[in-house]
Amino acid sequence: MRTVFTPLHALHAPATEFFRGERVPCFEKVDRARYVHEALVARGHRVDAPEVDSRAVLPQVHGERYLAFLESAWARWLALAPATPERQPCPPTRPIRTLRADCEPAEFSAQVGVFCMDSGTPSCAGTWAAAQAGADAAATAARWVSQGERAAFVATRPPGHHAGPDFMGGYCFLNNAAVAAQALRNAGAARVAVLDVDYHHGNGTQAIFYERADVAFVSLHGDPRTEFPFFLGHADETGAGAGRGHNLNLPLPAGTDAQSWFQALAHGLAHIRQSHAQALVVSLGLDTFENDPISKFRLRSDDFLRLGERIAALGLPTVFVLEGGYAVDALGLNAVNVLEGFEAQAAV
Ligand code: Q9C
Ligand code: ZN
Repeated sequence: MRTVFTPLHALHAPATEFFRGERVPCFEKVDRARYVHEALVARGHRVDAPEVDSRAVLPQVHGERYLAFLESAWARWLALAPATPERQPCPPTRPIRTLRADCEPAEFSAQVGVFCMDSGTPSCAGTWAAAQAGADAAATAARWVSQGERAAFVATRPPGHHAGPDFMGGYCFLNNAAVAAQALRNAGAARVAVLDVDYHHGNGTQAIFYERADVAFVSLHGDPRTEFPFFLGHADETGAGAGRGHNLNLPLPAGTDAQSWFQALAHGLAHIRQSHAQALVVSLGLDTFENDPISKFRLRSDDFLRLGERIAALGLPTVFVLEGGYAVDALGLNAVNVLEGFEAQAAV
């Protein structure tokens, strides 16, 4: 499969994240993309650098003020106090109910409370550059597919699907899957479907397209009553306004095994078949793997071959975008299994 990768992902390398009240080494680490890239090369997949500038697409999926905040964030953080490996932007306040999220404070730390949904998304000097390179990679794969490639895979980090219209969170800054979907729309696909198979609900992608009829969102994920992101991803979220009926959430209990997971996948795929989509974006989180350190589904490496086969059977031009997956040693195998299952089925 054609794949896109850039070593610039390694510019995003914060040392620690805040987890259960203490600092721990980041789960979302540089080795993730390194191992996926190594597996792609070892299996003979074609790997190219990004060749599209995503700056025209970014304002179509993110707010201008959020983008300006993200681009300048590290310089403004350094202006408050010198960098140490442990120091991380941490908001003093968040605009929870009755506080005004529409008034953007002038103070940098307070702005973090407006533009970041959680306390577990560390950043560093290279975060913006790495995120931008990832968005460029997503736009590149979308171009290839819109020009006739059957499928393409974006081997990128940081991930994107928790990043909403105007906020970061869940290790995500720019929504790469949304960039790919919007780029496919811009290139002429009248309707696009996004299938999100990450363990965590893709709250950012859902929010970006929730009131749009041209991009359907279908997600299988851990039930938000017990799993991150907790405050979105319920089955009764079906879209609003023009987007009514174009959002499908399939929350599953922690502990779900492959058999139940593939049953839910069949529901999601049936919805996509009825959506008249002309192109597909897959938010390919691999944290559904049985050995994932922060997730609780029980898929095995062979199951990712089957996932690729099922997706290929839709017969749609497809952009795969890497999202989560924290069992780093198995990440390369699990990623190429999806791509090779897809290619085997697509050849039939
Ligand atoms: N540190 C993605 O998979 N934090 N994001 C959970 C463990 C949030 C995961 C606590 C997990 C976000 C793209
Ligand atoms: Zn995830």
